[in-house]
Amino acid sequence: DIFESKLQGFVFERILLEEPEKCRLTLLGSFPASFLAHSNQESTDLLSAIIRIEKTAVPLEIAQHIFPSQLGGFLSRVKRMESTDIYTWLAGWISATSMEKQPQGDVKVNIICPATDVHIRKYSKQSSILVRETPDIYKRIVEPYISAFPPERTRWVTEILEGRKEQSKILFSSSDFIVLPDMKWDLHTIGSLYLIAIVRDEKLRSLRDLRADKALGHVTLLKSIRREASIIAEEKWGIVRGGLRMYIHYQPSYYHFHVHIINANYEAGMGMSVGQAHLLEDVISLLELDEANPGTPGIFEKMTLTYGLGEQHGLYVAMKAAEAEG
Ligand code: M7G
Repeated sequence: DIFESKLQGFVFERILLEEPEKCRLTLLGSFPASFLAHSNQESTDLLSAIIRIEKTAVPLEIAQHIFPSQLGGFLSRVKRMESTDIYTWLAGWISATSMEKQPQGDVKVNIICPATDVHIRKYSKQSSILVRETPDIYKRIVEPYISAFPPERTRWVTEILEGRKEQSKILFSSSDFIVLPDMKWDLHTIGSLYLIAIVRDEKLRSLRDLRADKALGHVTLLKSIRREASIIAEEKWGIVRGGLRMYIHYQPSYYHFHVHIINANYEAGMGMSVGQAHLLEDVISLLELDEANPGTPGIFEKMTLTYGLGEQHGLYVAMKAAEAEG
């Protein structure tokens, strides 16, 4: 193709836009005037040019043939990044030559095996509704739902906290919590930085369990997560104050309290939408308001929490019925 030689003439100037969530990069640079078919080849004029590179969708055929040993396989190489409990994640390369140049891989492959019914339902296409969870509904429907999960559901957390998995990745550890890369992160692209802080206290299951009571130390814990995450992000990746978005999911997928820590410029999809993500800053502030009224029920005991639920979610049927009654 004639464009192969035309592209050789591109002189890079600067990056205009990085959009890791869209697998897209927009560059500014220039081409010699010969880029235009009608131009005089001798001209030394430079033409300003914008180039947007976007990864194409994963082809559906790979559903059957992922690896090279399989006819027309999609991936030429894979390297395991981690495996914890039933979760394994790999970096994959589409062409063998790009391994050094593209250490994060051309694609990331996540495997859940053996997958439970809860996993299959979570990853299935579904529509959502918003439901309101009053303190009473929490007690009647949600708390029993959370308590019914077998301990295996969060075995990946125990594996990490007890020092058996992902130890080389840990960025901070104290007697209260640890910070490490979330398995969603490719470990290289700062624009999509995604860390997770996991608290050690397994009694703390969700936002609903947070209290202002000084003796419990939740506010101190949350502030300390905020502080340590900022220090790590600045020291390791030069992310300045305000460059992180930290939030707590309600409902989360896993009821062992954790905080999502992501690059403030990264669009992490539905996981950061209104109706699931609660800013750590706001949560701290709400608890601090409670501190002024010791002995009274806490904000997360009193508050109605509204969130989106997919129709495959374990709470969907009961919450939809409660919504219809209320
Ligand atoms: P969540 O709010 O419970 O649910 O977050 P979500 O998955 O619907 O967001 C759990 C977070 O833990 C997610 O961001 C996951 O990507 C991350 N995560 C899950 N597992 C099984 C692992 C793991 O084994 N290791 C690490 N490092 N992160 C994990």
